[in-house]
Formats: sequence, C-alpha cells, structure tokens
Amino acid sequence: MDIIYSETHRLRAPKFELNGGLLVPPFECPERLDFILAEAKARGFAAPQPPSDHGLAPIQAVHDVDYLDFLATCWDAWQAMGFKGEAIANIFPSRRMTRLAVPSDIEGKLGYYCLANDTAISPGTWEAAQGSAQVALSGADRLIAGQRAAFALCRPPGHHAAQDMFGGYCFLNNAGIAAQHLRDQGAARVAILDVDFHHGNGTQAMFYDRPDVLVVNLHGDPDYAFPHFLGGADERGEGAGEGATLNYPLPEGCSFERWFETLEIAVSAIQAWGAEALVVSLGVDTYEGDPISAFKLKSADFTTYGQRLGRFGLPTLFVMEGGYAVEAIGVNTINVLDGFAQV
Ligand code: SP5
Ligand code: ZN
Repeated sequence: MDIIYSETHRLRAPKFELNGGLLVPPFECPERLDFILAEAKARGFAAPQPPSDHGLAPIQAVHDVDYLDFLATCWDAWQAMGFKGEAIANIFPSRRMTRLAVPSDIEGKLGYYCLANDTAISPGTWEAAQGSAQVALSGADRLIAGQRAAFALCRPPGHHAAQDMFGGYCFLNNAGIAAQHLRDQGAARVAILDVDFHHGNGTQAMFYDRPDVLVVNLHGDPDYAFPHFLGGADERGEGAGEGATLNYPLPEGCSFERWFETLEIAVSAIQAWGAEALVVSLGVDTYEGDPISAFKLKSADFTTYGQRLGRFGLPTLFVMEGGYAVEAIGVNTINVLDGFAQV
C-alpha cells in the first residue's frame, strides 16, 4: 500500500493550545507523524511518496472562497495588529448574535470562521494545511489509477473543518476534498467512514444535503464529547441528502466489542447504499491510552478492524485524522493498514 506524505506538515507547529483554562503544548504535534513513519518502516512498508500538486481548484470544490482567503491571510493580518501571541479566537457568532456580515477586523474574522478555540493559527499553518490536502488528493489518485488502497498520511487533520470553519486542529477537510476528487474523476457514489473518536462535524456539514457522498460516523456521543454540537443519531441528512448521513454516537468508556458491533452495522449500511469507493477518516484516538478521548480500544483491536475493512473489499483511501497517544500512534495506525493488507 502506497503511503503519501509531505514534509510541509512540519510548518504546522503552534506553541499553544487552550485546554482546561491553560495554554499547553498542542496535542496535535509534528512528532505524531514521525512515530507513524518509523513504525511503517519497521513493518516493511515502502518509503513514503511525496504528493503531486493539484492546486487550489479541488480544495475550492468543497470549501468557500472567502474562507480560503481568510486562511491565506490570517497570520499576516494578525501580526499587523501588533499581537505578540498566536491567533486564538475569543468571540463567536453564537446564539442571539446572528449578524451575518463578516467583520473586516481580524479578531472578528477569526471568530467568524472558528468553531473551537483549541486551535491556534500560527505561521506556516496555511502552507501545511494545503500540503495536507495535496497528500489526500494524491492518495485518491492511487484509487483512480486502480490501486486497491492507499494511505494519505495527512497532517494537520481535516474532519472538523467545514466549508467555512476551522477548529478541532483542522483547517481543510482532507477526506472531503479526496471524496469530491473521486467523484469528479468518475466514482458515482463515494462513502466516507469516520472512525476517529470525535464526530467529523465538518465532513457531515459539507455533504449533508448531497445524495452522492454517504457520511458515516462512529464517535463519542456529543453529550459528553467534543465537538458537542453535532453528531446526534437523529442527524440523517437533509433534502436530496436525506438518509446519506449516518451517526452512531457511543458511550464514554466504550469497549472494543461494542465499537466493533457498531462498525459491522456501519459497514452493512455502506454496502447496502452501494458505494464504489471508501474514504476512511482514520483517527486512532479511540485507543485506551489517548489523553483527550474516552474509548477503550487496545493496540491489537486496530488490526482486527483493519482486517474487517480489508474483507469489505472496496477501493479504500485511508486519510489520517486524530490520535494523541504519541508513543502508540505508530503501532495503532500501522496495525489498521497491516490488518487491511493481510486480507
Ligand atoms: C482531529 C481531532 O481529533 N481533533 C480533536 C480536537 C479536540 N480538541 C478539544 C479537546 C477537548 C478535550 N477535553 C477532554 C476532556 C476529557 N475528559
Ligand atoms: Zn479525534
């Protein structure tokens, strides 16, 4: 299985994350990918391949132009204000503050386009986000060329990013961009299966009214888990997209047994829907040792579910999302890919 990877991810290196009322070193850090690459190498995967440049058009196919302009100019505008720290939003268009205009002021813009203040914008963030999207697009190209599977080793992750919102460590929705690319290159029906601990609110929002991209999430119930305001079982799509969104919220402390039963239901639904290609939003923050999540998967369980996805038999693009137990992220991620490849 080809692994697509770009060094540009290192440009995404914020110093701070607001967590528990403190500015702490970000959970989503460059070292994550070093552990995954080292494990891939140790387990006999071929050297990673760089992405090819698809430009901005396939990104604009799912993200709003004004949002992309904001991402491209945010850091310079923030610095021009004379602020000394990273760009962290502190005001949001929340309930009963529904003025629709986008403020010209950068603090206003930042809040307008932000969904969570866990995510600072820092120098190089935009360049790294674009590189990550190119990795996903190049992974999709492997499927278009007829390969059975590919691994887009994306960083920063993408599934919380919507058409016009960043946050949850995400800026561009890599899985959504890849799914749209597969559609544009001829796949009639594409499914996105999101197995990250957190609900992929951005991916769901992006395709909510569309019948051609099925979005399926297994995640911590928003009642207790980030992002809290999307991901209920009653959200099933709207308009032409009615029925093409499926949510399986799961309890705190969820066992692998319960999780895997739910995966079986999700896989059956994808099969019944008639997907031609599968994009897996691969977050391994379902691991029992994850510092910010609440499921109980053990490292061997990742192999088991990788094998199940392998038996499923669809052309499959794995897109890296979350996973913050850095010392275990390599083993857990490669276990999924290895399990898939064994079948
Ligand atoms: C891609 C991805 O996995 N993004 C996740 C972003 C989550 N950021 C906010 C985390 C807040 C965690 N609070 C944990 C409380 C534990 N009880
Ligand atoms: Zn996550």
